[in-house]
Amino acid sequence: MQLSTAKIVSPATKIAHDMGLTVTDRPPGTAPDWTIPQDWAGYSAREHTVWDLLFARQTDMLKGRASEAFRRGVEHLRLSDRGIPNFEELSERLSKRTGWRVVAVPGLVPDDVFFEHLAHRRFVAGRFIRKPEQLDYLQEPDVFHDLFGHVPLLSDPVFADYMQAYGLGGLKALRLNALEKLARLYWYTVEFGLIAEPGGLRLYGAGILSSFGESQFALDDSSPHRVKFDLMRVMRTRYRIDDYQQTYFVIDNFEELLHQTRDADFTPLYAQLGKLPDLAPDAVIGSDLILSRGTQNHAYRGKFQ
Ligand code: HBI
Ligand code: FE
Repeated sequence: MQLSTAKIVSPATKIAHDMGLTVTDRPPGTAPDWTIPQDWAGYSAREHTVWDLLFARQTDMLKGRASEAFRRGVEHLRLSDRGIPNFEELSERLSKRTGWRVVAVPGLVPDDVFFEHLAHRRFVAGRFIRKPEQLDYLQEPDVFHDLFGHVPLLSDPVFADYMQAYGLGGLKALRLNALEKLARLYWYTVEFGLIAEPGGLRLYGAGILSSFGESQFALDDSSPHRVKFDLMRVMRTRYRIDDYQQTYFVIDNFEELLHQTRDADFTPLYAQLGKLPDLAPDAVIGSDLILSRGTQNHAYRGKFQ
């Protein structure tokens, strides 16, 4: 993966491009579906240590913060075993539960390839791990974000179906030129979603679960709005790629997410969205069910740039 100078191969890689990332031509040694061997034996002791460090720090931070589904997933998949997980072993455990597998890719893959994998219940994960000096933030998802953040939820049967439905929806959005709208659904649920549990709000979005700073901010800070999830509202809302989110959307359960995504016809929804103005990341509108209205006092300074 190269930055900025690399060639953008598909116009639909806009989100990646917004993130300052570009998808290159398929690197040599990559299969037509962009997968590569994980080469688990090729990880150094230092790399395994970075995983252990991130895992310990994040597990500690997530006590009382992570959703029930995440905690169950970590347990079922035995993610607390030391070292970077072996994708083959992990896939064996995961597929027994929900039929999902994890495959390695060199980095960001084109949207159509990404959705094709999801539609077939394959989650693509980077094989590389961040350097010890990058523990807090890196732009490109690494194996810690992809495995620790995303994979535990894939062992939840309902969330597993939601992710597949999203992949199928992504393929359709590409045909209808509506990826910008649909990507917001992924962003505000799969990456940055909150869920209301009996004990209070909990985290299920991978972008939060894998981030030390944001796992605190998303639940405890008075700055962001926390608003009840609504499909159309979410698809109208732009998002920040350079700092913590200004609004988090809260679901009551994964059934709600699955039902709205799998059982809705998005074609008329996209037509409607074409006529509605987009909303700013900190907007509040009349129809919002606001769980907590943020102060928006957090000094947004694009700290990730
Ligand atoms: N590639 N490896 C990888 N991981 C992603 O999350 C990813 C991707 N390619 C495209 C893509 N995501 C987007 O289409 C989604 O964020 C909507
Ligand atoms: Fe992610």
